[in-house]
Amino acid sequence: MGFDLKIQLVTDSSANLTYMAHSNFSAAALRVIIGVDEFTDNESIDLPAMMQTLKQHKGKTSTACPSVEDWLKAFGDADVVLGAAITSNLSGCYNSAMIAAQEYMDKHPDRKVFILDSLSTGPELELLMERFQEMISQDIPFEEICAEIKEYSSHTHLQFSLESLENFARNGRVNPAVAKAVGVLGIRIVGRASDVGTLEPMHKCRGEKKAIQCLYDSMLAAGYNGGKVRIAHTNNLKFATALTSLLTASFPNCDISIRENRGLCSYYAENGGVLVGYEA
Ligand code: X90
Repeated sequence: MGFDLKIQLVTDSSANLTYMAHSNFSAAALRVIIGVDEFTDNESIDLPAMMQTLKQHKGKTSTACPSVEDWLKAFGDADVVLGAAITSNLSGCYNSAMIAAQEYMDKHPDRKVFILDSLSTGPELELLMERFQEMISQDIPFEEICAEIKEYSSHTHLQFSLESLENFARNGRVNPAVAKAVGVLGIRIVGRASDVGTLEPMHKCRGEKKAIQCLYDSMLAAGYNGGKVRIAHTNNLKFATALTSLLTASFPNCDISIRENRGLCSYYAENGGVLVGYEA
């Protein structure tokens, strides 16, 4: 793309990334609002304090997407801005990014911004950001990068195991009848991000062991065949490592990494929640 151009990689905090090595990287922060307390999901968020406050709070809680101003700050002064945002079907995040992009290009007609609506979140965003990074290092032209990331994202998927859908239901982001069935002790819901970027439950599993096997089976059913896997969990390293063992037993050379969910994903995935982004 030209070594003299400043390229900025951007996403939002639902990607659970605070930096990307060897890149100009920034993440627009979402916010978690718990009564009078507000947790901004940036590198200095106190996650244990957020989870504790959530547990103790009896009233309403909510989240908020980054403002246009927040996105403009994330763009900085780059010539080219590339990135991806959380599904526009569950958040206003992508919409505010688009308004920011328009403002940015109106103000600087020589600059370019492309942000993909990921129709997903969490570790699938992580995969998309890594793909951007790879293409930038190969000096691929802007238009080609934009076309290729869309193509790539049609082969990446997100699946999850959740112990509770309470925060999803309380914020009107899932059907309440669906949420109620999950509240039962020991039941995990294994599901995926649908093709339109909404939460799609697939299986109810009794106990964690069954949920791990179920998630593995449904990845294979969806065409997983040894590609990259990115796992993000909220206080559930045990699940993440057990799933990793299952995967590496069948695909010894697959590239898998595990990280913790940050604020936004922890709020919705709740304790024990595990998200898996993978290539198929
Ligand atoms: O704008 C806002 O306030 C943020 C709303 C975000 C709602 C979705 C968060 C999802 C976090 C939970 C499990 C995966 C579900 C996948 C559905 C696409 C992750």
